[in-house]
Amino acid sequence: MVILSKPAIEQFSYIRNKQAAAALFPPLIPIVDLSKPDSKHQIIKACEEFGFFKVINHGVPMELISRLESEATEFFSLPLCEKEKTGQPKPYGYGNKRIGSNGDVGWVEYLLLTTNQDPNLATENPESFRVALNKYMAAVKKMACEILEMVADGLNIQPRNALSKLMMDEQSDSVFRLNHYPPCLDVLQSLNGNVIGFGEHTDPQIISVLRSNNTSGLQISLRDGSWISVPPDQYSFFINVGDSLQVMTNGRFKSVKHRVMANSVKSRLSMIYFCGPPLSEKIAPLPCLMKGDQQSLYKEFTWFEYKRSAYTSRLADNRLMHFEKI
Ligand code: GA4
Repeated sequence: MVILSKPAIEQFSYIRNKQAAAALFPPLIPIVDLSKPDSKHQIIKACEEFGFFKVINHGVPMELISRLESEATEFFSLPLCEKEKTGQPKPYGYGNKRIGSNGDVGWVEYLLLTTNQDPNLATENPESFRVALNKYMAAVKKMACEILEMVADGLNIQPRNALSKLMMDEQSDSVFRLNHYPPCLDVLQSLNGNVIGFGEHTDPQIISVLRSNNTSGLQISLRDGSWISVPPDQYSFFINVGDSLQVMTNGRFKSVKHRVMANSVKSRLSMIYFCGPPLSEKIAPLPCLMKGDQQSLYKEFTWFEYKRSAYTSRLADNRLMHFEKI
């Protein structure tokens, strides 16, 4: 164990205070109340300006969230050898510190699942974990569908389900991830006391729906390249615009670069539903969004091609670069 000297602890508390100060200015992060009639306009504005927003009055019962949270907490508290029985993430399974297969590491352990297959869960009571997962995923999928329909409405895309049908399709290639960031007090050795939980990246899919417990750590990058901390809110969801939606809107929406810093004393647990299209789906700017003689910024590709290319990349890479028209 690393014994922390006093200066190291002081330095760390200084960083914590700075993060708390950023939380005093919540208007920075758009909050969309899904029960309000004008929420579609707020969503469009947030997707254009941040590629990110928080959702309240989302309709997902807290009971489903808490149930999955306690199942996940139980899973991550099992001995490592038990968790490893789930199988290595290739790409689905239980992962510890290694993210993807190209050398990325983080202070995180996780379960990565496809939403199309019943997961192989090596726990004492896999059935209750499976039920909790399925109920949670069904509720979150419904909310994500509503959000994508509001996006379509707000952008005047017809039919209303033009975007949502991609993730509602039986063949949709959506992914679910449970991330556990253990407290990192013992490893507070890296530069200025920051330990990376999950390195900076954009999500490849259409949108991602994130919920975390009340532990801070998530940061998003603003258009000017600066990073801001997202104050945790266990009662709300956070939506990320992914690369695919950036392409479908021909760059009007930007996928948000984000990362997670590990916390020295508290565990962070997050649950993320990544809404992906079917593998055969062509990802291209929607013709109805192309005004006048506006040209597509991207070469045409399928989700399968994009995903295959993504899996050869490192987390922080700009994956869309290979698909941009010169
Ligand atoms: C980032 C978003 C999702 O967590 C994920 C990640 C995937 C993985 O963990 O297997 C990737 C990463 C993510 C993009 C680049 C590749 C693939 C790790 C990695 C280094 C599940 C996804 O779809 O893409």
